Amino acid sequence: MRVFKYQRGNIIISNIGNLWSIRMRASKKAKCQRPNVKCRNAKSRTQDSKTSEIHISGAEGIYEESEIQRITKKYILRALNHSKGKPDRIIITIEDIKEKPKSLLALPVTTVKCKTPEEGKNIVTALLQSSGISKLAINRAFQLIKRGNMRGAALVTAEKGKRLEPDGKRGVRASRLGIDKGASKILSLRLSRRGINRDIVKEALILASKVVSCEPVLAELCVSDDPYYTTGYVASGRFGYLRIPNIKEGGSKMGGRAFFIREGIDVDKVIDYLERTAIIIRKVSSCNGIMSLHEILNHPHQ
Ligand code: WAQ
Ligand code: MG
Repeated sequence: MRVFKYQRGNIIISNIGNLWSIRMRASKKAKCQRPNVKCRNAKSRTQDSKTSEIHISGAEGIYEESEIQRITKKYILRALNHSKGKPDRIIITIEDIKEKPKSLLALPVTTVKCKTPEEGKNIVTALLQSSGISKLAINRAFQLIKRGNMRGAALVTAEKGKRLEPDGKRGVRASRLGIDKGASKILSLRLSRRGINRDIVKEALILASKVVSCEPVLAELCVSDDPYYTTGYVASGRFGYLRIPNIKEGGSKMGGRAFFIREGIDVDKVIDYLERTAIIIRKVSSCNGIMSLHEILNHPHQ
């Protein structure tokens, strides 16, 4: 869209392109291993061939119109070359963003010293507990993530550990999120200084920054479902984006996300914000080096 503005008598033409939400989801059908056991995905079940859907890969972002071709190509290549295997279905959704996106600040990034999955679990538990999440809720989240094959995130209540998302198989997808070009450049520069300037880190940071900006969300726990990507994170307003190396063994199929939310909140409102409210990161925070759990607990971000 071209916008004509008058400024001190001159016409200034600024090219404000329409913004688009681009989303990708890749999956494959799997034959049910045990014929006597009902497949969990009722929609894809048929009379004679019992199949269930395996989630391979998903991605989403907000982009300018001129970027649609480049991003869809990037997403399709990502779907076709995933270490979880070849998909048999790739769905790309390209949707106009109607409202003005909300501006957000990215969380500060820190890597926690962690050598083993066991240590990782202790670190995650300590961090989440100090954000007001119960042991019960934390264990529930670990169980779900251990099982894997999640497409979105589980909404887990912080005290009772109840799951609130209406469709347990799909979960909740944080969507309609992006970063502007200036902030993206600065973020890349800061991440480069720490040797971690990769799309996977940037995309996860954008997502986590949106998720914890949702008021009833106390924290997020994420473990990649990529068998060979063993760094996960815990994000919260209090501690920022804390990367946890070695959170799982290499080769493991586990992975998923849990968003911990306060008890007794309006779940539809939370889902609406996470899935449908458009946000753009316009400012980035610090990118720190490696710190021990002890240092982090003693110097919270807020
Ligand atoms: N909204 C909610 N849940 C999602 C979304 C989303 N947009 N995308 C993925 N998930 C869930 C889903 O259950 C996946 O199985 C799980 O998260 C993991 O997704 O700092 O790669 O894309 O080094 O495998 C984090 C660490 C990497 C990055 C995260 O996640 C770093 C990652 P993946
Ligand atoms: Mg993945």
